[in-house]
Amino acid sequence: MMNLDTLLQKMWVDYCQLNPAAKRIYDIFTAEGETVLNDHIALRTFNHPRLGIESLAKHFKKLGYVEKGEYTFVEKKLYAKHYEHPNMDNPKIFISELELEKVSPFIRETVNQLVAQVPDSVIESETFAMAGRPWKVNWETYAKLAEESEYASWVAAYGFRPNHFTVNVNKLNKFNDLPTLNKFVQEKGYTLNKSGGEIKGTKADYLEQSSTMASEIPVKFDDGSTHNIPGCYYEFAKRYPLDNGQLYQGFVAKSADKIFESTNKQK
Ligand code: OOG
Ligand code: NI
Repeated sequence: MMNLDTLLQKMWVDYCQLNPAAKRIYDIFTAEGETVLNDHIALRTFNHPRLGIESLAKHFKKLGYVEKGEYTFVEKKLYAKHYEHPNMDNPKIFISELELEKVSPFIRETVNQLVAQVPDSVIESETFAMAGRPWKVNWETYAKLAEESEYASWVAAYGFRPNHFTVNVNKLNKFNDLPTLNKFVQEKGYTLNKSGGEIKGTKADYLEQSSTMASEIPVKFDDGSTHNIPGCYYEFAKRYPLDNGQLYQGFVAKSADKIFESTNKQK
């Protein structure tokens, strides 16, 4: 069995290759003398019986992760869970799924047809969380999915891979607060997600978050065409202590709801 460090490292390399902008931001912080640790990694899927949250989570459970919180996003028709490792130096894993019983027949049928192309061997592989797109999808289908659910179109185009890594802001020195960090990232030329404000959440929520807007990257579709579409984003999370002195480790649904929009197409 692959060990956790190896898997997380492979996921990071895959994410950096696909999203050079995220890697550049990481490199800028490192050049500033910061040690960049990950608060969490997020994955996306559909709640199809073969591919729901558990199909991804089970590989992390084998490596010691334990289920903690659950979250619902009524409008986006999403449901999510987060997982923690006993060694809290390891990033939390946040896995969401689109609730297929709530979407249009078009999305449901399209997804069923995509899922039918996925061999069991991919789902059972210990690297399922970075398997990429295990089905064929045309540009036209992507565009039609995006009209109803940006989330559905993202998963259709990218399949299974980290949607974002998240900088643990508590562990930074110079950039230990989000206003300073956000200003710096924007001065370097990156666009932040402004939905719900640049900073989502407050100290009273025990979690403040900000994120870049995913830059567009070229994706090859199975009709032979290539299109620039939003890829993955980079997130920044600052946690505050609970009354017991321990940093809050959960997520905040009303903030996460806005963070999801970091893969929206920019006008
Ligand atoms: C997940 C969005 C939510 C957070 O930290 O609240 C999230 C996604 O975009 O897949 O990551
Ligand atoms: Ni996140």
